[in-house]
Amino acid sequence: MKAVAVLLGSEVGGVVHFSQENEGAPSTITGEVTGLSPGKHGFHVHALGDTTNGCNSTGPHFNPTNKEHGAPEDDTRHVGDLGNLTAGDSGKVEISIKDSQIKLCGPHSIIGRAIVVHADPDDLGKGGHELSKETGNAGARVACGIIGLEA
Ligand SMILES: [Cu+2]
Ligand SMILES: [Zn+2]
Repeated sequence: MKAVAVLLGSEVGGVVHFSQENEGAPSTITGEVTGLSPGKHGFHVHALGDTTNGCNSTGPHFNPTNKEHGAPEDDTRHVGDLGNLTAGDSGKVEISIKDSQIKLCGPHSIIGRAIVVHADPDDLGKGGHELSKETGNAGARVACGIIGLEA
């Protein structure tokens, strides 16, 4: 299965592709984001594919297993937790992620939800801020896109 999201923000844009060979396989996430400030930016699947109020209406991190926020390699994480994108001086990121919790089918499917890029680094639940265990304290949502089926 394949899916795609076109990221839109006022300065940030890009395309993110998702693919999964079969229901048990890890998903591969590729793509490109441009217009970021240099450094780390939180990168998550949020629960809702609703952009009626911009990226703010995409809801919280996709969390069907009701866990605390974490790093992609942690057992304790939201399904939507993809860590950080790290932009170079050009503000561009080439995405290349393999993830075992992101699914394109079944009850935890991310189809119809949103992918969001944040202004600030995701502290992966370890920053000691009151928002660390909820959002990684990643700040404003600078771009988002609805995840839809791709041919
Ligand atoms: Cu987010
Ligand atoms: Zn999270």
